[in-house]
Amino acid sequence: MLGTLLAPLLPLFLITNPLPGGFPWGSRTDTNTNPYTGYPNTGVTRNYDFTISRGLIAPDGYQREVLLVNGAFPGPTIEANWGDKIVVNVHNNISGPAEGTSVHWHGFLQINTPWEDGVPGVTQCPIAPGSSYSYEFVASLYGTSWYHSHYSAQYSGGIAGPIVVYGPSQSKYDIDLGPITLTGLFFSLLPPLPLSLSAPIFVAPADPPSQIGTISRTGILSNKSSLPALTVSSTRITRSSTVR
Ligand SMILES: [Cu+2]
Repeated sequence: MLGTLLAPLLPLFLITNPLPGGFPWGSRTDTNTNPYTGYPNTGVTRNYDFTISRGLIAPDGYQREVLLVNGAFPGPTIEANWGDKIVVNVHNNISGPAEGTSVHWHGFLQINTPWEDGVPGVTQCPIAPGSSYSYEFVASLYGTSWYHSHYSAQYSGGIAGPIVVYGPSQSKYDIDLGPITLTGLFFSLLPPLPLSLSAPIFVAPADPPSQIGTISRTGILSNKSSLPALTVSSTRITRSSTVR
């Protein structure tokens, strides 16, 4: 539902935890605390369960095979307050054929938890088919980011979604529409893509241009545009409102 009128508006922050001084992060502001050197410890844990499986979607009107998180593309939005701990239990249900997986939490510093960075062959073994792995890390930075599979080229097959960490804001806004994702997809699922990326050692391979561009969950195939998700979102914006 991301990027559509059915997507929920996002709050200023999550209120299901102590709010010292009215904010989960207490008296810290965007100017008095450098999040790279200091961050709160709220003592709160946000738990998420991800099941990754194969599925079919038709972002541009043409059905194609993809990999989905909890049956959705993009995957569910992870929300947390600055200083919360995020726990994501990832179940690998990829079958027909089975494949390993791992999830990278883009932009997170992983202070004291380098093994939770989600890079198979570097910080962990892939999560084997039929197995689960529970990632635990602190939201030490705030803002909007994303997660994606770091295994093979799975993220261009659909395993990606937004992460919102609420923190002090620099400017006021009236409504938060939530993240709008822009993704490039391909007609065929794995494994042809990684092979097309292979190049002689020491030569950086160029990314092949994607064949389907998606705005949130809606796709635009070359010039044949289908329902433009962005204009659906923008109907919520009124003349006098400030939107994040
Ligand atoms: Cu990344």
